[in-house]
Amino acid sequence: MATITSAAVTIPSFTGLKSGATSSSKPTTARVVTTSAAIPKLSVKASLKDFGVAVAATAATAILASSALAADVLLGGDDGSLAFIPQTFEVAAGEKIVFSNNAGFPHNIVFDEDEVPAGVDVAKISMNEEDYLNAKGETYAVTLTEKGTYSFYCAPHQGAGMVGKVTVK
Ligand SMILES: [Cu+2]
Repeated sequence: MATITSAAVTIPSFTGLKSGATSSSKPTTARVVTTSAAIPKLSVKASLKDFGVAVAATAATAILASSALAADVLLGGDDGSLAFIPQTFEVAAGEKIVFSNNAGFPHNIVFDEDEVPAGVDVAKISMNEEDYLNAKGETYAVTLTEKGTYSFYCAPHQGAGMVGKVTVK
């Protein structure tokens, strides 16, 4: 199940229309936001399963063309916990981190400006505090290139302890 979920939720990252424009204007930071706004472009009657299968081939190509490295983080536990899973993890510099909406949403990912490496602009790596991942399987992907430790939180659930930390090595 974990494998299926991961594949399904990773796919939208590569179909985000913002991807190309954003990465070209910010060469050191890739930022892809996938929201429900993309869904209406599909036929209403097309099932999500069909959608997943249709773009799977494209996604697989994209993965091979860029990098096989990726860290997957779930937003919300199956047990109802409001947490990033894993809460603390490490990635290599340039490794894509994919946050996947799982349960207890809405969630978002906001990096703490006081707890990132010097010189990192949190606005370029965070979601807008007022934007949310509202449905299961929606993803937010970010690639961090500056080595160091980054703290992040989910704005709606920060008070409930939905915080995390990633170390870029
Ligand atoms: Cu949350």
